[in-house]
Amino acid sequence: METLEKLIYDLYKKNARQCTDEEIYNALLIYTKNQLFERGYQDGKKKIYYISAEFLIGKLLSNNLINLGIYDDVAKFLKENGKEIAAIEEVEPEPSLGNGGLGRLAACFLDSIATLGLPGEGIGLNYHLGLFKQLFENRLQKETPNPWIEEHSWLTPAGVSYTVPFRGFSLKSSLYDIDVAGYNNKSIHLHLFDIDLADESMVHDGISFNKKDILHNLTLFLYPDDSDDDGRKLRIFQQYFMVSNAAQFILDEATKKGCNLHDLADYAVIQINDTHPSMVIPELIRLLTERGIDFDEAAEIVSKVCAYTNHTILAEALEKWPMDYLLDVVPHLVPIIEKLDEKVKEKYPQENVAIIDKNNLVHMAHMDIHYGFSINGVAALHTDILKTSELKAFYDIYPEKFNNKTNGITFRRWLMHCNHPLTDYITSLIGDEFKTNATALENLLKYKDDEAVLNKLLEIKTEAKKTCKEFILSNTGVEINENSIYDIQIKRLHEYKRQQLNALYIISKYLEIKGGKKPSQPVTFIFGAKAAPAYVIAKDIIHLLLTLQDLIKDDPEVAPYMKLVMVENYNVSAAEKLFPACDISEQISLASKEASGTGNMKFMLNGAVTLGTMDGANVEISELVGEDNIYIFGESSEKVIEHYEKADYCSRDIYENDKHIKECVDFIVSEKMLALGHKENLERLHHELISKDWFMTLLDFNDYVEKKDQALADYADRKTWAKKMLVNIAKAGFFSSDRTIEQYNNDIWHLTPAK
Ligand code: F55
Repeated sequence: METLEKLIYDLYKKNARQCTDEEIYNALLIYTKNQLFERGYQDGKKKIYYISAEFLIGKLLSNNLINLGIYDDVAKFLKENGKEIAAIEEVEPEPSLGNGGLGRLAACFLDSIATLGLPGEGIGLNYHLGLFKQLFENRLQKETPNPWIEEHSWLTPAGVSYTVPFRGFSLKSSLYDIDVAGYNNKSIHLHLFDIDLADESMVHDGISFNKKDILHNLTLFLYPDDSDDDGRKLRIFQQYFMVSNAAQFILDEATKKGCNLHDLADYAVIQINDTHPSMVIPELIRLLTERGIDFDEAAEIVSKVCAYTNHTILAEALEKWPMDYLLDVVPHLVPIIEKLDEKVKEKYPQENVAIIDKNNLVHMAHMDIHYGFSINGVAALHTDILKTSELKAFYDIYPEKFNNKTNGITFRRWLMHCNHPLTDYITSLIGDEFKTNATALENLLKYKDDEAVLNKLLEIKTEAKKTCKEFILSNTGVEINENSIYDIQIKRLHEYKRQQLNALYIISKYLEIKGGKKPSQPVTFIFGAKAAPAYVIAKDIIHLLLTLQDLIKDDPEVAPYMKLVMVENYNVSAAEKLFPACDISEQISLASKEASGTGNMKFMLNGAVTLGTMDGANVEISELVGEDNIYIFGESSEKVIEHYEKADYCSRDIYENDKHIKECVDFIVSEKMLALGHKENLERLHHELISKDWFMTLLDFNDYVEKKDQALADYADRKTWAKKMLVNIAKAGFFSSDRTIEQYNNDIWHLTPAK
């Protein structure tokens, strides 16, 4: 730590003890960046370029210290100087460069790529104001900008610039790099492209800005509200800016290493993260033909370089851009896309696999499948559904292209960083092999009946709950009971994820308590969720939760037994406080709709027990832990898909024929609720549930109540519960993103890891 001490002195002419937390943070930032630079970067002939509109990286300081192997030394040094590393962490602003799972997955993948010694890069955009910062005002979500770039930041200007052509003008880019440290290994780069003229001052009234002023707004926000044409066009501007820079960068790097372009596939493999970067296909073809390669060969080259990951079967999320928009923004890509489409139509005339459909919509995923060499889903069930229903027409043509890569999470952040006590205890029991070989966690199973170990796990959980209680108090002003059961649902707000189902359960408990039936153990229901700014019903559900929160808090008959608390601005840092403290993990999406989920894995790894449907990776979790260690409820994905096919689900029938359900649903618009909440929001949601309920909340309600009651009752037998916790932790190894990335590499990328 001598160099750190010296650096602090050089910077501030005082020693660490005399510095403010801000000064220490700045010094550590510079120190860590230097250390990373000195350790160097992964390199090799062939590289993986992971292109993604989102990288939800979270705060970087502590994670970098862990991956550099100096976290303990730094923490000790700070302690000796009267500082807490936790307080220093608070100084760092969190970049919000993602919506949710897809963006966080990209961040976990970079960590694993570096850790496994694979040559690779992430490529995305440098959004100055992130997604948005969520505020609660009047029990409603309000969006405000989330600036995160400071004078000293993790970004380093790379001195790289390209020109990106748009209709009628072109834009110069500048590249900024963030180092992503491997765990005990070299780093890779996250390349974030930016414009030079981004003007944050044009943002007013929350997150409004002039959507037409591309020269100044292109990299202000991630995924600006696309509920109008200008918003959607801005999204295309962003996507093309990202992929044109990426394509130019990749060709530059390859050529420098001796690539003659015909052999590009020996130098580069591109993973297209959802369809947001799909225009990289026509853009690469454009650049290759510009450099003298004929069209058909260019298309063939690109088809050997590009692989596509699908993250959803929700039709509304599969991007289809109107040809008119593309003509308006990137007219030079249009003839290329048309040619690609013609080639497809010559071979496969059926409408359902066309790139350009009869309404002149360009199906980005279809382009990826025809002109990529691999398409993967993100959990076993999800990939199955792609093959047998959603993308069946494509699977019939290209069975060999389809493969599954069940998602994973990096244990460095989601165990070692966010849960030091559990990490240390596991290490004391089974050594630290699990840090590089996650399946070694199974060695914990031999302690399944060891009472001392089980008690210690409970003790660690109790401590985490106390820490979390402090976080919740500072975030929301609400004081929760650390001896209550923590039941947590944290994820984006979406009807398919069914936060409303959880809310209806809470209503039913509330009514039970009011009717005199007191639960034997108090429960705290914790939520965290951002809603897309233009997603009306999702915002109504937030309003329902916030209204219920106050209703329960202010009712002295109910408050001792249950509490609802919604964390404001749920993000990676909040997640790190919540996962370790959880008892019951809510994974209650309508079966078939959640492609994988990754929060489910983070909870399990930290010793929570899942209450979930047979959806996404929950299916694999349940196979691994066995039925004694998970609570499964709800209709199967087959049945749900059948309901959609037959269009025979009718929520009103259930509502009218089930008194209890009717009572709970009607409570949303009861006098008590309307006295606190807004009529418009509550009535709209009430009506939606009865007249549409597209994600079948009412269908699964009774089964959910039964299984959730069972889980809450089982919690009382502490020893049996602790055993469930232990099995969940022990079986979580499969969900390490190191495993996922190894599979991507073995099956898709074929890179040689550094020794
Ligand atoms: C963001 C922007 C658009 Cl236009 C569409 C989707 C998204 C987005 O955030 N998707 C997303 O997060 N998908 C999730 O990906 C995770 C990682 O694969 C899955 O675990 C999760 O099931 C899926 O919903």
